[in-house]
Amino acid sequence: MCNMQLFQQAEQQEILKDVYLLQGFALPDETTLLAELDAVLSKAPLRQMVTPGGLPMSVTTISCGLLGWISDRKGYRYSTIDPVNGLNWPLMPHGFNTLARSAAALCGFDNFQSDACLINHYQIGAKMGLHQDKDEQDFSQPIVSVSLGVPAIFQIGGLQRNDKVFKLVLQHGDVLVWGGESRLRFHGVLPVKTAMHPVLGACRVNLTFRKAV
Ligand code: MD3
Ligand code: FE
Repeated sequence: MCNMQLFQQAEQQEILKDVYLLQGFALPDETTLLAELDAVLSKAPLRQMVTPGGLPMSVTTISCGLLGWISDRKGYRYSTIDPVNGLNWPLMPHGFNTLARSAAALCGFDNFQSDACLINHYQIGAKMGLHQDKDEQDFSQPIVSVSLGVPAIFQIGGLQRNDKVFKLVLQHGDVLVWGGESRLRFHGVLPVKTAMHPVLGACRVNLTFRKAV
């Protein structure tokens, strides 16, 4: 009989200073997470935002939690109100919150209290250009991201836009945690390649947990 231990991954790998990859960390909670995701999306459908420059983003987006991230002609910001319907965002599902908190704790970021979860939905070909996450108030707080669906190639750069980038494949169930010296690294997602996930189909969904205020 094969020894399962031989194939077991490290729980968390520090791939760069203060950047941790937790391969398959979300898999045990997959069913709950996908049900909670469906519930959020049925309350607040995904939509396409435009950048301050007026270009439509290739991902579709929605938020849950106290604060939602918004992009429009006026800029990037967090708001407690969804400008499309004037309502609060759907509540952060319990399973989302627990997952983000336990992933952060495993990487040494205790008591992570995420108040904003951004849901990005990538069709085949969708991408996200290199950028920094700097719309939050306290950069001492980490960020946790959960990848679901088809794989994507991430680019993680340095603190300057032109610094060399490191490529990383993120698969269904992978969780990335970063903070500290890496909190303001440039990062992006290359165009998603044609693929199929048995549950989600031909798409990738990313949940990004942040403490915005
Ligand atoms: C930063 N979303 O919404 S975080 C975003 O896949 C965003 O949709 C990504 O970037 C997505 O702002 C998930 C990606 C990420 C990965 C590794 C990093 C950001 C990082 C490493 C260091 C710093
Ligand atoms: Fe980002």
